[in-house]
Amino acid sequence: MASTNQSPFYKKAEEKFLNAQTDAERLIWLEEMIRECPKHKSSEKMLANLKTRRIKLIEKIDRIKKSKKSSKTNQESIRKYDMQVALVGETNSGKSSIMSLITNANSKISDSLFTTQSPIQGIMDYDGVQIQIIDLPSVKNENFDVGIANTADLILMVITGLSQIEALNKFIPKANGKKLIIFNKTDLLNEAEKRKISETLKSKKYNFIMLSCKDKQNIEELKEKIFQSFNITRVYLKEPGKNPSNKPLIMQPNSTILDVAKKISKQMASNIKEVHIWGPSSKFPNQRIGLSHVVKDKDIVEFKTK
Ligand SMILES: Nc1nc2c(ncn2[C@@H]2O[C@H](COP(=O)(O)OP(=O)(O)O)[C@@H](O)[C@H]2O)c(=O)[nH]1
Ligand SMILES: [Mg+2]
Repeated sequence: MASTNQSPFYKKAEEKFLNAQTDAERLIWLEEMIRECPKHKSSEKMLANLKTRRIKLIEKIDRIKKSKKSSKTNQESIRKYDMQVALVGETNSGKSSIMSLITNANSKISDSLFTTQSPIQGIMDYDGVQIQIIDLPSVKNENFDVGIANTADLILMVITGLSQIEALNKFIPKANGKKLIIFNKTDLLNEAEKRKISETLKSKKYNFIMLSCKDKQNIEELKEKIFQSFNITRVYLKEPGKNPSNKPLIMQPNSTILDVAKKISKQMASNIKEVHIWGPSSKFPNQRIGLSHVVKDKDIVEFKTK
């Protein structure tokens, strides 16, 4: 669209159109351009061109709206796990790369903008504990799902620059969950730069981790931080004469042996004869304890029933 010989009003609208972030904004400025375009013979072709673009843009907006509606059922099928984590960040910050490094899911990784068009879920297995991770489209994407960000227990704010923290927070004003800042792509920084960023984040008392997906730096530490943010107690059950199960019961902190038994079954809880414990809360291995004993993370418990 040649804008030579156009009025300053037209040029202004065109500039805004070219800088617009969303299609809705683009439509507003395109309509302004149509209004400002001279209506004489010499600009007939240009006006027709603008009108065609307007129709195409409206069609595109409608298509996205429709796919949003149909993907709603899609999103509803993302059932919230007890422990849900959402990846939030700008395009190309590395959300999908992190997703593929910490979960079983394969989220599309690409250099092109806005590759993740709908929420993708994966499971991070941490010592038998299943944590649901959701890779959300980038915050500026029309399909960014603020609903999931609002209900997630933990938000992983993936950034590659400090100014992005404030920018991201603007997109999730109602997020209830805890936040963990992931400063990604540290392989692109030198030691001094890394130290400076760490110190700034520390001084602001942020919960954060420095990460490099490329060099696989701090990936295990990230998994541990995610797990620890849930503040849960894992209790492994053991049958007499056998090894403990490798899938733990997930308990709230300060739970008692009775709570553990009830979590297995009410009936079991009322039939306990003897309880033995190994691990952090025991004074010695195989200690016999009562129902009011408070368990700690990684305890192993053996119930003998009547
Ligand atoms: N140098 C570097 N590049 C990375 C790192 N993590 C991701 N990338 C690259 O950044 C681009 C965008 O990554 P992607 O995971 O698709 O970002 P998303 O848009 O936030 O999902 C890809 O080319 C990745 O290979 C990293 O730690 N270091
Ligand atoms: Mg992505």
